[in-house]
Amino acid sequence: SNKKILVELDTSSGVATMKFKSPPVNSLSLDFLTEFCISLEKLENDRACRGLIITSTIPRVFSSGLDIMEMCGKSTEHYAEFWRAVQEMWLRLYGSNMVTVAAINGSSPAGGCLIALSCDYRIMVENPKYVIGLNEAQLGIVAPFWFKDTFVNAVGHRVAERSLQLGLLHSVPEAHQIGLVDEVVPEEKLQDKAVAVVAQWLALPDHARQLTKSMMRKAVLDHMLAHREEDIQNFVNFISKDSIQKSLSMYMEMLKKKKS
Ligand code: CO8
Repeated sequence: SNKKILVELDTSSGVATMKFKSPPVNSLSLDFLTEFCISLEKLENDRACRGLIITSTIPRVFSSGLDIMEMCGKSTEHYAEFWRAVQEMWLRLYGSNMVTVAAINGSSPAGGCLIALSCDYRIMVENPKYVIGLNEAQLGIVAPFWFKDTFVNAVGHRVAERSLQLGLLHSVPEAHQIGLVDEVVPEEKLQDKAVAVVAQWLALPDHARQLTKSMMRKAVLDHMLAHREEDIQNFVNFISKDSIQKSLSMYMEMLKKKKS
């Protein structure tokens, strides 16, 4: 099939695994985001599912973040629709009642990092080539306030401020040290570790864990919801600017050149 995300539910444990499978780099296109949201909604509403592990089938890349092609040379209507889908993904994942674990088996810049940050726990594979972070500033764009809030909630204000201003992509040991990832494991241990972590979190009564999760995240979720339309308008205005379009196309050129 042409599905971009594989979903498997283990009914005995109540844990689903979502595997991103959208070559070459699991970029978050409108189609990908739509499929992601539908899959999340299905699992959320399935009483047999209480936990979710998110990982990638693509070697070296967890997710390359938002698909830059969706933000280049398109109509304002398209930008608005795309941005609403990005918001929807975050609202569903950050606000999920399930126990969510990111099993990060490759690089995870920008929107890819946001997905990981929106989970309850992050486990990353130790590999000197992998990087993770909110590198928006390096592209000449600015991480939206709710990306920032999600980041601050994970690592604290000072660490987030430095990392965001410099648009840092952190190595795995560094990401671990600043608390951006909770745990680092060799590749062959990733799956078992993720399963063990979900089991640990699922050992608590669901209602207590869910209400606690909501207590920790509600302010940030509510703030985004209250400013959702304004945030779409901001994105559309910002991304439509000639100077921003230029920065993005230069960045795409740089990505393509880096290869040869
Ligand atoms: N979108 C679209 N295409 C991409 C993206 C992307 N995010 N990332 C990579 N590609 C393309 C490359 O151009 C390349 O295309 P081609 O084969 O035609 O040359 C192909 O995918 C493969 O890429 P690489 O050769 O670079 O693959 P590697 O395995 O060497 O590296 C990486 C993988 C590390 C993921 C690398 O591709 C990379 O660093 N990509 C850029 C990631 C990035 O900076 N993403 C940021 C996106 S912006 C975002 O997510 C949040 C924006 C918030 C909005 C701000 C409000 C204004």
